[in-house]
Amino acid sequence: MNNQQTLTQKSTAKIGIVVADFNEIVTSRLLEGTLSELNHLGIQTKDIKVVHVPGAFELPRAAKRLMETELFDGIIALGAVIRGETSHYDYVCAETAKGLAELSLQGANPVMFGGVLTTDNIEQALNRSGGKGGNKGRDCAQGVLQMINLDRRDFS
Ligand code: INI
Repeated sequence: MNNQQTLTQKSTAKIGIVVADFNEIVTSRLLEGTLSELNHLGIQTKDIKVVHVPGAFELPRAAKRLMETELFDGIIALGAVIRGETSHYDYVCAETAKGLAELSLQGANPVMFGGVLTTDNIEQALNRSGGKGGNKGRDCAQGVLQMINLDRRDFS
């Protein structure tokens, strides 16, 4: 199945979403975009579980917990890390990316990282969460279904 088919056919999958409450003005918009696109692509609300965590740093652990339940076909992480005046930004970005990448590679299911925004300021984050830069949550909804289809493909 190619990507075009993925996006035009109605999909069946169980999706876990982990969303950081830090910079909630941005992450609520990412969540909105993710949910509406998943619904648009045929995923029913009953097949989506949303779990909130304090900040992006906590996303890998929450994603791991969801994956360990074996109830989900794919996981989407949503967060907004916005550069401040301290090095905290760099630590949060690095650890979040590392944790989610590790989980996606070692775990049973795909984990989408594209919904974790890392920006210099709030304007850039708002642009990418329903502004002129689109909505990265929406992109993740499409991406996770593409990855789930890849997992289901028989390469023999
Ligand atoms: N968490 C975010 O999600 N975004 C940020 O911009 C951010 N900044 O800038 O500090 C942030 N920090 C909190 C961090 O994710 C943890 O929740 C906190 O350190 C507790 O572990």
